[in-house]
Amino acid sequence: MKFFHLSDMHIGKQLHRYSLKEDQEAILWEITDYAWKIHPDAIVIAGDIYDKSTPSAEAVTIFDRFLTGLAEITPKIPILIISGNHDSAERLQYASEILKKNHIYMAGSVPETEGERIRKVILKDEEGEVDFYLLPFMKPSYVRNVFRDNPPESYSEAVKRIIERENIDYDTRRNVLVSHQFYVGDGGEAPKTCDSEVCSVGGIDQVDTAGVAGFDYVALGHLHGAQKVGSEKIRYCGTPLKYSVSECGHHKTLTVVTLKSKKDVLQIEELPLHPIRDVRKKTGTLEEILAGAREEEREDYVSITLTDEIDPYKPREQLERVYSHVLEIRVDNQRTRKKLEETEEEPEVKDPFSAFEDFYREMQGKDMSEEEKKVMEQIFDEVKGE
Ligand SMILES: [Mn+2]
Repeated sequence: MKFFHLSDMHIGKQLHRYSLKEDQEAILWEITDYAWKIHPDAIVIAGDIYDKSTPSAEAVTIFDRFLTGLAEITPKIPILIISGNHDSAERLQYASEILKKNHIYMAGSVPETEGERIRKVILKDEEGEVDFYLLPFMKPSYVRNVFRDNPPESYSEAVKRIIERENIDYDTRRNVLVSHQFYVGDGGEAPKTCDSEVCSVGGIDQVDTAGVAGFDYVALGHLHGAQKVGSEKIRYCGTPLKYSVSECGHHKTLTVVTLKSKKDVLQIEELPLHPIRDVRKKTGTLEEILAGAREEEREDYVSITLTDEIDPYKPREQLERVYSHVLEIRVDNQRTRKKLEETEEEPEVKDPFSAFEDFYREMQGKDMSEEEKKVMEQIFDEVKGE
């Protein structure tokens, strides 16, 4: 069983002020092209199809074309899709029964009542059957009614318990889980994150891989850098494109998984993807950056850090004559570094009332009246009381 593992396409996403429409169309064509050449047994998409839960008509059209392009390949390749935290479960689930007739299996939501099960798709190859469990993005609250007497309290527990209900035969059957969560290995090593992801502060959304260790492969979405989590067989495939400046050093690839019999070793191949525009970081004086602009980089998305000690005249205009897609221009010189040091000093901790007094003054350009002060004091007292 050979299958493509994709995730986090974020169709409709913008990079700073630029639409990525052309870039996304081109990269999806490249993936379709790989599908024609390799003809995998399945294509798995592990969530975050769209960038928003209400995708634009343009974004829907791009995804529609991608699916239509893949559906033209014969014999038909089954496509297995789950929703991510950026997708709307209901919207993605729309027409899923019709899509099933075209070998497209969509799982929008996790089990929400005791009678529901994780959507399972059974595919066959010469070695026999492979069970694909499609587990969309979930929070503990989503499955509260499944475990009415004793609802799970953490993400980790929720994922573990929702899988346990399936009574999976890990000994003789081949099982693949498709999931979209923030998994961490039991070795405690933190996966690499980047700026285009949305993860909860404090890590409450983390899920322990111990609950999924029995699967023969775990196809993950959510983190945007391709990486394994503890074990080779638990992997994030990453985004097909660079979606933030922090990813400029990534090499985006298409992950191809080959699962043979239970006793064989899993094979992972990472095929190169070729974006029409790369994302780059450039640092130097304005003169250096202008002089060093290579012909083949001029269409790329560039984040520029200027190191001139004297602020140059209209740098954006000059840079845009050379680079057509300037994402941002930062300044890193003695002046900005000094400013940074000053703001790094311990901020003065004020009581809420005087903090609000300062805020009021800043916003209104005058002090609060005696009457207003009384009202605020009353409010703060009430809040404290609670
Ligand atoms: Mn994502």
